[in-house]
Amino acid sequence: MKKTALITGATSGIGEATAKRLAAGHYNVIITGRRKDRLLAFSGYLKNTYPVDVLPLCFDVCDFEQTGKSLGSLPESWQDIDILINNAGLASGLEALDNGQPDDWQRMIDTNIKGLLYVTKIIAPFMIARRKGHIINIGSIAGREVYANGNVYCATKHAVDALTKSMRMEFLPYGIRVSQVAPGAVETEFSLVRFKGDRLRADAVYEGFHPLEAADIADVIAYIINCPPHVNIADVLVLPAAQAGATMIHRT
Ligand code: NDP
Ligand code: 8X3
Repeated sequence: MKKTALITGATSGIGEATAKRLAAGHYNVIITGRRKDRLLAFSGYLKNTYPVDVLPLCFDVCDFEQTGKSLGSLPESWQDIDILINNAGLASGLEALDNGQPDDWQRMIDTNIKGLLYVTKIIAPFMIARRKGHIINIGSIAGREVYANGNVYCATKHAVDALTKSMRMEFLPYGIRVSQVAPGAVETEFSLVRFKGDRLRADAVYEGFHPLEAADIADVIAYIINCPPHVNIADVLVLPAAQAGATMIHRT
């Protein structure tokens, strides 16, 4: 019988690559995101390409009611979720605190911290009832180190790190594994979102070196979830070969 994976933020980047990777590995996938057109187009692509079932769910993880409605009323055949990948997240702005925008702070805190909490609160009881499951939180090198002007984004990813550790303890008695994957620079829509559509600024982030590709992170996630049941890869920091720290990238 096929396993089921729920991937939040699957309309682009790491989430999209992970959904493809898992569908290729014969997981049925629940994919989520706010951009309905993209989500449905991607769902169609997955269904046509891989021999798996796909359930697209369009909702905003920042909204507890919407999240509860979408995930709390899953059809029975979709309730046995084996894998939850808390991936939906973003950075908004790159400013020192005194110039920072409270709207940006709220967006990051609501998505990266509260969104992860809301989704996990709704899905964990299904796993607890079955006494099994695997939750992968997408952290960041920004959850290990901070960098100037990264203040709130770095704080949210430090929070993901703390929540991952605490979830691992809380879900231990139920046989639920909890892991974190913390990437360095991955070329996705991340910088375009951070710089609010400024393509030149976004492209400059990845200039002069080979950044990670979303598929590289998908491969790591696939490795983690396909380990034998007695193994938990608790935490992985994945960097481009040209990166040695949050602020150290060798560009040519
Ligand atoms: P993308 O911008 O390409 O993808 C982000 C995904 O999150 C999209 O599918 C987006 O979908 C979804 N999302 C954002 N906000 C919400 C929301 N409120 N509700 C539901 N879905 C939402 O970026 P990445 O793939 O790079 O980012 C994925 C994760 O990886 C994030 O948590 C990010 O912090 C983390 N990360 C990224 C790194 C990088 O360098 N790219 C490095 C380290 C970590 P939609 O807009 O349709 O809602
Ligand atoms: C994304 C990587 O270095 O821009 O989490 O914070 S970084």
